[in-house]
Amino acid sequence: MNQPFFENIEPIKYEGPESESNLAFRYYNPDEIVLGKRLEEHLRFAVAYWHSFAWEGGDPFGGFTFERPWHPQDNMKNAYLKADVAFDMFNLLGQPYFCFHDADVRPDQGNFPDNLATLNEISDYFFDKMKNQKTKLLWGTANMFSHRRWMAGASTNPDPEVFAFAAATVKSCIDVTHKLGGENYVLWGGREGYETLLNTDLERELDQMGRFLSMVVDYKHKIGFPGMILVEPKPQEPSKHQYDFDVATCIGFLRKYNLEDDVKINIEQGHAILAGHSFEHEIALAVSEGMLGSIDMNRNDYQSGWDTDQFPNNTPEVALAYYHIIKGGGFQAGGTNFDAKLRRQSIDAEDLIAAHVGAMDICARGFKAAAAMVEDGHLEKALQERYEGWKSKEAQNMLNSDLTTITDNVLKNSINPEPKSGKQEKLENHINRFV
Ligand code: XUL
Ligand code: CO
Repeated sequence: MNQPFFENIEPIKYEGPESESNLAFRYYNPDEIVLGKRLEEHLRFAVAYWHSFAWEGGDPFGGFTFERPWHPQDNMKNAYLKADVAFDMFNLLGQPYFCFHDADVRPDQGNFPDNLATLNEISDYFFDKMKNQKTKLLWGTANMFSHRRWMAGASTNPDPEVFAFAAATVKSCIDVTHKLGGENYVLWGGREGYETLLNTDLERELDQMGRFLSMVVDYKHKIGFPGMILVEPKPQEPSKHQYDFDVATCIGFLRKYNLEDDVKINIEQGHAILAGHSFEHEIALAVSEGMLGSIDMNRNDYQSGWDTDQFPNNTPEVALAYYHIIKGGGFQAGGTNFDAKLRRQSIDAEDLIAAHVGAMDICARGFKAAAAMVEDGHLEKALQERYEGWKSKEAQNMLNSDLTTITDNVLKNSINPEPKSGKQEKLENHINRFV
């Protein structure tokens, strides 16, 4: 590289809401204390290596649009160059974490021994870099969806040799995540699903996936990896139907294979929308079941309906997501990963920085709005009032009785409920005071 990739870009600073700069934070002051804790510790931002450094700008109709000094990505020399640029960007943004797949950081070598050797080699390079800067690893993961060997799935593949390759691959990725002090390990089942039921044994494939995940949990305990294991729901894309459809499906699956204590959920905004839910629905459900692990914060294009992985840019959406995260006690090991990519015309190095600056800012703004909503207490009070009737002893006793006793009571006391307003518009208006 003759020139540093991020030429003339200085480390990003907080300048406050009045700043005119495109490359400054207006709302994200990492040291600001909100709800008794530094904003940086609440939000726990992570950059996704794949979208920022491995994705080349292709779409279903055309190839790469980005020309990066580390292209082509088929050799280790360029993998080192890519790592230098990535860690430079982490320094400029100052976000505390990053996330990566094995395939983002070194090329697939076409066989397991070479994949293992190159992964170990490049992660040693990361290890040294991480000694000299504050960047930590939020999560590591394996890409078991891009290479053609995975086309019929990884752990759910009809070919046991693919299952074996997947097991060895995940072991190598957990080892590397552990070496780098990763705080979580994620499994997104990109091709764990099917294209047609005509060639698919559903029951067998789900059992294979359950067994595979149990082996992952056993291995985590065996090596003493302290991080959380997370699965990431998505209903389709690339498979027509994916087994980890949504949060509810994942919870059912994890309970069936007795994995609910060891495996939590990484919820992605765009995946929630693809499944026909809102992001806050998925978060609130995971919180209510004690299953929230981490989030991938990005948005989809609501018109195309594709998983467009755009950087977040909508304060009310972000605020409602964080409202439920705060209500659930905030992140423990998880964080806010920007699983988001530039638009393919955004080819400048500065676009990459601006995208992250804007995303961090919108999250900070949304988080602060959510914190204000929590502190204000109106929403919580309205919720308590709505369920007030259930606080009485009679109501609680009813839950432990039976249909005959309840019917007798309805007749005896002439119970005839009066409908009450759900006050939705008033609540929506109230939220607009904060966002
Ligand atoms: C794909 C997706 C993945 C996972 C990690 O839609 O979200 O990037 O987050 O494999
Ligand atoms: Co994701």
